[in-house]
Amino acid sequence: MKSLFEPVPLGKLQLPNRIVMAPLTRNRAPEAIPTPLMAQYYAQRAAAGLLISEATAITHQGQGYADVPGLYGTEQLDGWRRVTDAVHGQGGRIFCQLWHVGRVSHVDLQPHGQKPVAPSAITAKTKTWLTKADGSGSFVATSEPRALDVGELPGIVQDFRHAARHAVTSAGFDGVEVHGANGYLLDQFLKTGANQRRDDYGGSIPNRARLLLEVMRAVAEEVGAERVGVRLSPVTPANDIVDENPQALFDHVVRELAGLGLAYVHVIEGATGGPREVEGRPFDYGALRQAWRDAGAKGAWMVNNGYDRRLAERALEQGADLVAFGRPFISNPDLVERLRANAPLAAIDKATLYGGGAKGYTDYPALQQG
Ligand code: 8OZ
Repeated sequence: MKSLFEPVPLGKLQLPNRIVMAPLTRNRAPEAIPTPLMAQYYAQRAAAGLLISEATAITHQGQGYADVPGLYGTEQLDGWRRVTDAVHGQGGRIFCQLWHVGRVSHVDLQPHGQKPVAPSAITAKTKTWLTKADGSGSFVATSEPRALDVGELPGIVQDFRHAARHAVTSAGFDGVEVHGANGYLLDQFLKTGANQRRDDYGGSIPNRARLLLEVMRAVAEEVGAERVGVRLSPVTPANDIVDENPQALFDHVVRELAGLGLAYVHVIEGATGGPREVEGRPFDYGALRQAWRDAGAKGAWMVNNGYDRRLAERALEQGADLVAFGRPFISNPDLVERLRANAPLAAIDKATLYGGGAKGYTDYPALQQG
C-alpha cells in the first residue's frame, strides 16, 4: 500500500514523500522581483516532497496582478536564485510555475498600457488586483482583451520555452510546471467560453488544445520532459472560464500529453480553492487518470484541492501518486510533520493572503515552536 510519507521518484529526482506544496499566489514581489523574505518562506516549507512556486509571469505581457513575480528580467532571475538556493540549502526541491494570464489582466499592468491578449476579444467577468504608488491596493475589473493574431502564437510558445530554460539554468529551479489551469491563457484557448477562434486554434477539441500541446512539447524539448509538469483544472469556474464538454476535452489533452514523458500531470479537482464538486459541471477524474495511463503515460498523477490526510490516503489507494496541498501549507510550514503526527493544523489568516510582508507569511510557527 502506498504511503504519503514514503520516498517516490519524480523524473530524475527522488522525493522524500508524496506531499507537494501547491502553487500559491502571495503578491509579495514588488517590481516582479522575488525577495529575501520569499526565500525564507519557501525554505521554511522545504520538507515537502516537492515545492511548486507561486505562478510566475513568463513575460511582462503574461503579468496580471500587482506584485506577482516574473521570470523575464535579470533581477527577477537573480531573486529566484536566492529562493532556490535557500530551498536547496534546506534539502528541498522546487519547480517554477510558468504563467501567462492572457485576458486576466489590466491595461495598467501591461507593457505600454496595451490591451491584454486572449484567444478572442471577450472580457472575463473577473477582477484583478492593482496597487498605487502609495502602496494602497484595490480590486478592479479586468480590461477588455484583444484577440491574438495566429502569427503571434509561435512567439507565445517561444516565451514559454525561454522562461523554462531560464528557470532551470539561471534561476536554479529543479523543473517547471506549465500553468494550464484557472482560466489563464492556455485554459482560455482550451475552453469554449473564452475561445471563439475560426483558425487552427479554435473550434474543434484538437484545435483548442493545440497551443497548450505546442507549449508542452517546446518546454519538454528545452529542459527535458522529466523536469516538466502541467497543471489542469477541468471544471473550475475561476476567472470566468467554462467549457461545454470538459470530459472529452481533457480526455484528448491527457492522451496527447501521455507520449511526452512528462514528470507529472497536476489536476485541480472541482473549483480552485473551493468545493470539490461544481454544480452543473460533473467530472470523472478517475476516468481522466485512466485515459492518461491507457495512452502509455509513466509520469506521476498529482491531485489537488481540499485534501486532508484521510482523503489524500484514499486518493493514493485509488491511483494518485502525489497530493498537492495549498492553503494548509500557508499556515503550517511543517505540514508534512503535522500530517505524519496527525497533529492539529493551524488556521489561515485570510487578511494576509495577498500582499504585505512577514505577517501571515513567514511568521506561522512550526509545531514544536508553537
Ligand atoms: C489567487 C490570486 C491570484 C492568482 C491561480 C495564479 O489561481 C492564481 C491566483 C490565485 O492559479
